[in-house]
Amino acid sequence: MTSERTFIAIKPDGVQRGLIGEILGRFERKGFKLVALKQLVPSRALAEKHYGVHKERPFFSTLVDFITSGPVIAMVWEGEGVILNARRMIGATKPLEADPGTIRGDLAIDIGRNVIHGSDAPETAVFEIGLWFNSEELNSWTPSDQIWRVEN
Ligand code: DAT
Ligand code: MG
Repeated sequence: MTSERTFIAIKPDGVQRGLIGEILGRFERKGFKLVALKQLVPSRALAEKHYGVHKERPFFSTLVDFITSGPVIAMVWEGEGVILNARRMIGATKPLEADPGTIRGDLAIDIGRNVIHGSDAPETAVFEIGLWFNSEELNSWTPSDQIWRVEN
């Protein structure tokens, strides 16, 4: 099994709305492994680096204002295919276009309040994990029920 890691963040709207448990539960029940988690209010510098690819877009400053407006839950999840699968679990960027059953499809309506972030590719995942976490904050561990999640 080729395991990979992805960066997932519950945005300030998800925290304010009490959706942390709901969202964590979906990844836990799927069987992915949580290897890092912390709550923080991101600095402007962190948010601007995180969303650096969007810095020329008209919504950039509003987006940075929003993501720095309160506590965020920053996480790293691990598992086979977790990068792409987390994106599928999250759903489309515009919540009204996100399929029912996805996090955004079930829990959000507005693109500016779409509850959750997930890395979109392997290189982005490496960049974002390194941006939000020190290597000592990432735990390598084996869940005691691992043999009941993956055969090998
Ligand atoms: P995603 O979060 O699905 O990876 P993205 O990387 O294209 O989407 O954009 C990052 C965030 O920026 C997105 O979650 C919400 C915001 N955003 C994107 N496009 C926007 C737009 N056209 N108007 C307002 N906010 C937008
Ligand atoms: Mg993105």
